[in-house]
Amino acid sequence: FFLSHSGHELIGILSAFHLKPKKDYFLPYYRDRALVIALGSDLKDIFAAFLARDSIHHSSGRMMPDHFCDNTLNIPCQSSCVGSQFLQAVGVAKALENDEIVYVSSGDGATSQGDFHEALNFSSIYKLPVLFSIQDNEYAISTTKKEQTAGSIENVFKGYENLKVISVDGSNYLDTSNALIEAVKYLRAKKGPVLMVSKVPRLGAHSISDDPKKYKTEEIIQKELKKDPIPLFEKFLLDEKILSQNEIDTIKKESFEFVENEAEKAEKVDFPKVESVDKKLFKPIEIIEKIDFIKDQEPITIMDALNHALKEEMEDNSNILVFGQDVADKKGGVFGITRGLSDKFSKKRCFNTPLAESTIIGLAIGLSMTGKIPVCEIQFSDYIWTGMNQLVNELASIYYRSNGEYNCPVVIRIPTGGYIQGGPYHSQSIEAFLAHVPGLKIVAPSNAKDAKMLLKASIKDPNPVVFLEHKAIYRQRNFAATLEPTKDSIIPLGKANVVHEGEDVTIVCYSMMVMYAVEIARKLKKEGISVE
Ligand SMILES: Cc1ncc(C[n+]2csc(CCOP(=O)(O)OP(=O)(O)O)c2C)c(N)n1
Repeated sequence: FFLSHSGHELIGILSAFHLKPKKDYFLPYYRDRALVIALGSDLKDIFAAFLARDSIHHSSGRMMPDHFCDNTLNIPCQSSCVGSQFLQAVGVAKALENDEIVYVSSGDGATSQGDFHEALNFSSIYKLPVLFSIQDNEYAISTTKKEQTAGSIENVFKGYENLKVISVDGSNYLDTSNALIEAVKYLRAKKGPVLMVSKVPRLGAHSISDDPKKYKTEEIIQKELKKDPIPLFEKFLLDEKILSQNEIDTIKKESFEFVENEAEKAEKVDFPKVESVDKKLFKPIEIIEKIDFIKDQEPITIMDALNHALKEEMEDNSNILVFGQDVADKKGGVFGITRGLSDKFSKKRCFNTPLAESTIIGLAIGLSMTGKIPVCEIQFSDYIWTGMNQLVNELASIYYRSNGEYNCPVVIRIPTGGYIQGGPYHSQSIEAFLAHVPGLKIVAPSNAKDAKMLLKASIKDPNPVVFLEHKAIYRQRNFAATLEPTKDSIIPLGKANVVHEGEDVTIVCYSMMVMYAVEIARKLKKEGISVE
């Protein structure tokens, strides 16, 4: 499988020159091979990934070609899902503290994705230094611009406050260079994000499985060829007397030889070992159990236990960030779990997000890939679905897809379950669905002591954890309230607990059902049945 980047080279190369490799961050798309080479990626490595070999970077044979990933060059892991990189780029930008810039790119078609709007919105609210580089080749496979966007991309999106919008002829060296100088100045000054729309030709097919003659006339194909940035750049060099034809020919010859050599080296790289297939599902972590209780204190509820766990962990680790809808004070979340956190740690560490679940999870991914530890809240499990692409298609597989180059220590707390007269949209139990997603750990505590210790273990886990909090036992006192574990008490994830010993029948359950199971066990004991 092969996706050509022909026609898109100039914008990529110049972006690498005007931004700072290894200092700035780059979330490219599949037509950005020229950018990635100009950033310093080893050509042999790009070829090896193309041949599905065990390359050092770019997924080590796991992904299709041109899905770039290299942590030495600040290129976080990319998926195939067009547009999902925008919010992750915004998350990376939210983490940065100096004058770094985050480059994120796509074709024109990807700007139809809702995530594009969410990313422009969030980055404009926070004036984040994100360069949205849209490479507008007028087609998304065969779908034309007219069928794709209600007007020019620049016009459709220009209304965001703090967003600078620039149009560029992406085949013209001077036009593209000047636009990048203007964009970089604006971004380094932290005035807000930049949307740069470059008109480029897509020379050739979308991919090897596509035939453009089915939807482009010969006239269009010829017109596009005239916008090929490489011969146009050669002409510019000759006209300006920067290089002679001889010098250009020598550069071309040497480049071809170099590329041939690198391709030959790549063919000698081994294929990934079959035994490695499940090795990068979860990053290993060892937690040693330690349980002590605070003496002379009344039992606490699950709600208090979670709030205390968050406070204690945030005190110990300034990389922990809490965010979600309504989580900041004075509200502190619709169930009050995050109450007091923004007052205590500032709104830099506990902040409200727009009402957009994809934003929350996409942001968490980007933040976590820079070393932050996001502990975000989805207001109700019933509303996780609008963030499902970021959760399932993106977050869950990043450690595997990057062959361990990136891991995402993200905790997503979600109130869940029924019994509060919530109807179909405040009662859903989503754990069966999520438990079938490889790469996610699912936690669902049944009482206050477990809730506190498991939330701490989840925050210390280097993998994505979905932490399900049953709404009906948040404040329940009879069963769920317990003595409070001390600050350094912790239990590892994934270890079952026997809460009631018995010999005849075993019930395996979690969350609020533990309370009912214990109640049933006690009743059955009176009838002579011993339940564990
Ligand atoms: C969310 C999603 N839907 C569909 C696809 C299949 N697909 C791959 S590339 C592509 C077209 C993208 O067009 P555009 O964003 O304009 O970029 P271009 O390929 O033209 O550079 C489509 C539909 C996908 N990868 N992801």
